[in-house]
Amino acid sequence: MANKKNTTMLVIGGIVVIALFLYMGGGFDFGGTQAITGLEIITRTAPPQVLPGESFTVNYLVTGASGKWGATVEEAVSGGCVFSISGEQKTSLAFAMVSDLPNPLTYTVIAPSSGSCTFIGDYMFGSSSIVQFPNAIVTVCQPSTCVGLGYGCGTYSDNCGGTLSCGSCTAPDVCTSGQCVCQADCGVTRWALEDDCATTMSDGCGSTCTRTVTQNTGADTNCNNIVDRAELGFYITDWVNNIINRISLGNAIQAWVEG
Ligand SMILES: [Ca+2]
Repeated sequence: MANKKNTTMLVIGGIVVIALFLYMGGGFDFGGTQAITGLEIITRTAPPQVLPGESFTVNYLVTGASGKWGATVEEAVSGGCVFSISGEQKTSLAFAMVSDLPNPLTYTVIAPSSGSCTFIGDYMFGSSSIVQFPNAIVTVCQPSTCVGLGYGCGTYSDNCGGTLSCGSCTAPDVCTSGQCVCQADCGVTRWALEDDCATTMSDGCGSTCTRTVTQNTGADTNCNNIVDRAELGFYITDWVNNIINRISLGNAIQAWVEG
């Protein structure tokens, strides 16, 4: 009886030792490719700035890991952001990242209408120490509006990375500092539409443009101070038709002769 009892105890003891060995074996490095080395890192990235109500993503990327690995992640967000998971909205997450599953993992977060959100979380590879992520702050940017800026025209930054189009102006208006402002025009092109000898014209904005012209006798119809042969020809015709008198024609001839 005693022998049988001793044998039984020996067998049970052996099983316990083997079981302990197998249990402890999980912590040993059996070849370097299936161990958690302590060099593994999870990097969490979130955009620094989002729009009100925007859906954005937070990424969790494992680096420094090889072979078989696994980590747990716990994350909480405050400030009004919510993780959107299968239609459910949560302010905290607990998930595992393991080899053979997607890396990085991406989660969708919905921003509130204003303020900022803070992500606070940590990760743990296997049974290694818990490592805190640096806190991530996501600011909800309020885009500028044309009305808010008081702009009626032009294109601007909305201060959130977007573009603000506030419309355009109709000529003669031009966009100046966000306002359609009439642009006065006393330029050569506009004068060309006037009579050659005109000394005034509208500037297109309710004021008057002026200029000095010199007419060399009545024959100088383009007011360039020169009587050319064609102008003189017309003037002679006018004299023949009694439109001008002989003295006027004489002065025009004199001007033509003198060049
Ligand atoms: Ca002329």
